[in-house]
Amino acid sequence: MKWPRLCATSLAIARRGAVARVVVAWVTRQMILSLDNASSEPNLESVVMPAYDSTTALIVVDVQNDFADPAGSLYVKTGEQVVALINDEIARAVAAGARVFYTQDWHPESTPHFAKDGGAWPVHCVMDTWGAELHPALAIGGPVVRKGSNGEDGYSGFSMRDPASGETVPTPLGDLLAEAGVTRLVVCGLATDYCVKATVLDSRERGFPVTVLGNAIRAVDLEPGDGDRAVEAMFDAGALLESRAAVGEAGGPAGDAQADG
Ligand code: VGL
Ligand code: ZN
Repeated sequence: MKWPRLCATSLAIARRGAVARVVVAWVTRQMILSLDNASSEPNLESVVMPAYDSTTALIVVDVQNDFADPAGSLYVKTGEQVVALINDEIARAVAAGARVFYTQDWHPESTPHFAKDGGAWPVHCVMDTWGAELHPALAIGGPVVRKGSNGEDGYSGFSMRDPASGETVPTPLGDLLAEAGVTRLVVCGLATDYCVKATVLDSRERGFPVTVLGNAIRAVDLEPGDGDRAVEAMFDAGALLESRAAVGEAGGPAGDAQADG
């Protein structure tokens, strides 16, 4: 949907006189009616918002060696491809006065998160090791929020679950966003079906309008289709899915309804 474009067209017509003004009023009314009719669609609020401003934060989820490097212990297929795209997005965000926050899976050597200790995963992102480091090519332009250091399952950037007690504890991310006056989020990173999904669903529960950068996420796909189902779940929760071209690529941002607004 291209409402901002329609608005611009309407304004151009408006300059041409009184008769045209009636047309503009009609068009505007239809737009408002359409918005009303569609207000049950959860993702509309994002559609009419600008790409980046000072109240928006870009959240870069777990772009770490163990996920993004082919030699990583929990390598997410083609994970390395998101790094350049995310760097472009960081530049775009910073240029518009938006903040950038990073999450980092940060586990102790033993945690019920790991298969060897009764959990689900190969050993990965052990604190202070190469695998836990953010990808060396990733541009760093903001605070890094670590999750899992006390043995928790740290899927969401906002909260962690103690695998033993089941208790949920917050990470510093929520407070950091509040202190920065952030009211809207753009999310990208790894992995689509785990930490990206958990972070996006948590964001929606906290009331943030969220845009997910569809070409800057990758899935583990333990079961085929997990990534697609995760995207569906994020969409159903009201997140807008958007793909953007890399900076310098012909045609500019691909999902430009927001960028042009
Ligand atoms: C993640 C599995 C285990 C993720 C973290 O970052 O998506 N996935 N730990
Ligand atoms: Zn983990």
